[in-house]
Amino acid sequence: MEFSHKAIEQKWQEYWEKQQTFKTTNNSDQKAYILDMFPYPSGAGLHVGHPKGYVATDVISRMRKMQGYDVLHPIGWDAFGLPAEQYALQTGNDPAEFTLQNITNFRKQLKALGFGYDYNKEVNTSSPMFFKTTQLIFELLYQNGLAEMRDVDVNWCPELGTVLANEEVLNVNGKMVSERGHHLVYKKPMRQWVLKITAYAEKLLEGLDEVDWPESVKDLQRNWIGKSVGAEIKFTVQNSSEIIEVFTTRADTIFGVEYLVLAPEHPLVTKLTAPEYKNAVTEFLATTKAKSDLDRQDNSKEKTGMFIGSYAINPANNKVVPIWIADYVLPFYATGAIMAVPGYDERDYLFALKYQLPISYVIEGEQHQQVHHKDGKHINSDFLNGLFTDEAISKAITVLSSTGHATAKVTYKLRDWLFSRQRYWGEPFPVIHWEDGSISLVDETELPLELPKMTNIQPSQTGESPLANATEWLTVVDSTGKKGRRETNTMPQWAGSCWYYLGYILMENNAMLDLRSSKAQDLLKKWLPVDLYVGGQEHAVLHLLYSRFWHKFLYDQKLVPTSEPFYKLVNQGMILGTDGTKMSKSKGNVVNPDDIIKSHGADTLRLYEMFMGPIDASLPWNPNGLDSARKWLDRVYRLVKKNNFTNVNNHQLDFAYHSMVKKGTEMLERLSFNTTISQLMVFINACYKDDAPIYQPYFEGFTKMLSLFAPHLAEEIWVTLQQESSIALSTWPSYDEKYLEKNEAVIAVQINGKFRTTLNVAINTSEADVLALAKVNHNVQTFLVDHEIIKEIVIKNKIVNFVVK
Ligand code: ANZ
Repeated sequence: MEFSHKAIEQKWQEYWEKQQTFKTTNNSDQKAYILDMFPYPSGAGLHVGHPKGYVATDVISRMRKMQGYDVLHPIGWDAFGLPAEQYALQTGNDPAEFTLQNITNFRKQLKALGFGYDYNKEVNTSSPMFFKTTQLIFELLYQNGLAEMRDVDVNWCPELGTVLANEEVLNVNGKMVSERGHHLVYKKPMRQWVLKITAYAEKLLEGLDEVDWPESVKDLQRNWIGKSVGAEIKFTVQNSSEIIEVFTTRADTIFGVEYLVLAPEHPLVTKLTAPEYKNAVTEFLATTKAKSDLDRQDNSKEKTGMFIGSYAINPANNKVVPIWIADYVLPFYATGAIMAVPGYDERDYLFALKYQLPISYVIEGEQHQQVHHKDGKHINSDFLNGLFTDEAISKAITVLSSTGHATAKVTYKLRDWLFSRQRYWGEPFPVIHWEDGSISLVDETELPLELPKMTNIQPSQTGESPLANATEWLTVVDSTGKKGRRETNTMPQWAGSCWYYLGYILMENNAMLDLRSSKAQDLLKKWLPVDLYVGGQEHAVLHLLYSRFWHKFLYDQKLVPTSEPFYKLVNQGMILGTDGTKMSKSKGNVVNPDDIIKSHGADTLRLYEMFMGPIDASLPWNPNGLDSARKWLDRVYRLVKKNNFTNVNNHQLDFAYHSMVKKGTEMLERLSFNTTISQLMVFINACYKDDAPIYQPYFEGFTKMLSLFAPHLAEEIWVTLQQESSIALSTWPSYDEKYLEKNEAVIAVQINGKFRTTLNVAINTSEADVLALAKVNHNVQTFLVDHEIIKEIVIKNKIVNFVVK
């Protein structure tokens, strides 16, 4: 007997909406803020990869609600951005209208999946109500010296008529091209807004110790911030008053310096280039401009450079060394100049080999033509002789500092954040440029500053955004008659996502509270930090770093109560195509959730995605797995239809039930969804096996746990059990330890005879159930992946052995 998902799913979705079942409550001291990385509402709609994270957060939100927490579980739209603008350009549509259509479609798709979002909290980054606060935060950043205009070498793409972020630029055959459309890109200086995220480098680094995030993500952020402890050392240019300052982490190698290298863009290059080298230097500069920073840092790529005809004096020994320029020295890192020590630095070594520059050694050890990494006593180094590296670094800095030639220095790789884009579909900057050259902010009372409606949003080929053509909007005259022009840049798509998680909290009665109001402050105190944040690994660096920066700034302004925004972070794995590769339109391996909802139902899709494997694993879509998930739901439904429930406990299910509740709850706390589902399956097997009327309170508890994964079917069963809807408002089941004693067997799981883990199961659990539980165990899975099981051996209550090849 099958249930009709079509009949029940829509019914319950309407019920939840009408009853406002998932409206955010304020009844409890315990709160759970459970957040998804909000989607960009693309024209393509959801694919089955989206729901994986969303189901996970929905499961936890539903559990927390039943556990009596106030739950905030919202959704919204990251609605500004390039794709909508490109689409609008190609089709002549208005990006605002197009975006709204997409949002309607996304919302419908999410509702069809039965998520318990509170849609009263919905935000849309492109709505004026929302970006009023984005603009306000920008004004606060500006007023606090953290936003300024600078001439920045940007990635200019003439074809798109816009500047691109580094991550929007690809390298094809040694040339920079745009990720979209593969148009040529080159570096060009432009006046841009920059946010001084570097002022927060240390705080962003330290904050990582406070949060419960995957170590891999923390490491990515640490590397991105890239803290280096070292020194700046001054070299005087021979026969000149100019000084070259280099940054080094290895001041101890000062006696091994063979030459200096300036970044080709270094401001001193022109001054220090001897006349006979001028033409060659100009040519060299042009080729460097077409190279991306990544390529310039890549050790496998050939390094190029040239001598510019001047010399500098080593402050430690007065040795005269030549000054070179080379692409491997980057202009925006540290001082943009280095002392080259080819004996100990890989890049310098390769460069020295190529250009036949001398290589000398200053640390004891084997000394032939190679880079040395081993520590040892310093030699040929005057006052550093006999010292090991750490001591030698300190001593070199101390000695050189005493003559004013060195300063201890901490440097970060993190750069200030290029915050403007030459596009239409983004937040306008609330800034006016006056004819006298001054700049002012749009008065706060005039926010939001909305985008003008424009029929033509073609890029203005000058590098300015299409807003440069909105004459009426652009022109401002103050009360004295002074003329001004509005800023034409717009903010990057990251801006809205920097604070949207605060926006949900501030959304009350279809309006956004002022961040600084006392009501807003009370709500922020209640809900922050986000307790669980689930989203894709692709946001490990930028979104998470930018939003942490804004959050820390707002914390310093005393506008948010916590120093970190997201306490626990989980990256869900991808759902791959059946062929194990990334789903993509071009490969034709994309699965559309709408189709699955039609054929198998939303409950099946949810259950399947949670049963596929650990939440953070990337796994291929498997239609058989989907069928099995549906079959199991039918099996549950058949049991209910037998309608054999009793209020008298025959105690046959005591262990199965209490262990399901205990283990299932613990597993959910660890976000181990697939193993939780196995526990539910084992309980259902026990019910079938007992073949007696089922003790109803146990089945109610089971249905509550089922409702996290298959909420529609669970509501339906709940009614059959003559309970009042909604099951989402019932209380989470509890267990009694007394039923768990003695009845448990500890089973050793082996793979090819090697012990891998133990499983605690009910005594006399069937062979099939023990095997199923073993296969979803994380420790076992790691050894089964990529292996074929050729034999399964079960010794009842004792051992499981998988023979694999
Ligand atoms: C001499 C030296 C000797 C260095 C040695 C390293 C090893 P991290 O740790 O990444 O910060 N450097 C400094 N500024 C640079 C720039 N703008 N572009 C490219 N390279 C730059 O690396 C710091 C080291 O990177 C510095 O220490 C400098 O080379 C180089 F055995 O100075 B070192």
